[in-house]
Amino acid sequence: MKKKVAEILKSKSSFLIVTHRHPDGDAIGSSLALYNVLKELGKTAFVEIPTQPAYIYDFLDDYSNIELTSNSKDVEVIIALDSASMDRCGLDPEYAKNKLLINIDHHKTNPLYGDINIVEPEAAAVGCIIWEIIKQGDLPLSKKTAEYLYLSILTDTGSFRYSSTNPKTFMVAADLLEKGVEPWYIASNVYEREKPETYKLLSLVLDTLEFHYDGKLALEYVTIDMFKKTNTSADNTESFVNYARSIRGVEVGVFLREDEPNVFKISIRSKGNIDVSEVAVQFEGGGHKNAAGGTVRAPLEEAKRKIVEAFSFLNR
Ligand SMILES: [Mn+2]
Repeated sequence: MKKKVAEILKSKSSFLIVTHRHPDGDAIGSSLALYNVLKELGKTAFVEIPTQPAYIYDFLDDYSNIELTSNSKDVEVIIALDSASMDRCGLDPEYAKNKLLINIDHHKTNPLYGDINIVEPEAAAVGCIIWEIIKQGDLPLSKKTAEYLYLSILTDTGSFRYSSTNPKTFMVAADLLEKGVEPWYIASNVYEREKPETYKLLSLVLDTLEFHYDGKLALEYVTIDMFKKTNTSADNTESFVNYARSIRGVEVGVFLREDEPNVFKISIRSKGNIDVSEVAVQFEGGGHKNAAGGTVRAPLEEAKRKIVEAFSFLNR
């Protein structure tokens, strides 16, 4: 199937790459990697995302080539990356109808909505799947493409810390380093260029930490009011959920972010073998075993109570 996709990349001439709203490093990295491969092959290619990527990715060469979703580009092939559903990447089924749709993902809840589907839940990042397509199809792998793929893998494995990290992950990363990637360059740009106001917001968020089930569940939140007070937005909260998970004894960390009054986006992270994607499905969401998300529509106290109840299995 990967060889077949590589053949399509070589034989067709115009492509639209789409990925999920609030794109993370894997979504952006895998999209720009594929975009760059297509450009180097002399193809017409576009990247469209439903929402503007966070500022931490603005150091990437092709950041300014990312466009907001239009569902209007006249292309032969659409490639959806890291998107568990068509809705997640803002694809209008009417627009996609008469085009070849390739769905490449690693969310196990993906319903295989493409004409061609490569969905591999065991892949640590979509970037790893793109790397395999490049290798199997003998496609160009320049330093720039390698940097995008490295970004994808670095961020989706939590800097090679999550349980998705396996021998293959390091093998791919090693190959990318052979192509010229400097790990410090990517890491310092992604993780060490935070805005001072983010820390003001973080201090308010850390103040909200609460624990349940003998300290196995940690929960923290941000409200619209806190955003206003610190002159920040959802963009500033990229890594906040990790603070909840990083506490000793905590098995699940949850971060609630008020996007609209009484509408909370929830991020859930777990350690080791606890599968939080099942819980996320109960909250209009989904994801991976150790990282998932969803939405709760309720006032803060009620939202928190619903989430705490959903983790009653920690009470063992
Ligand atoms: Mn991913």
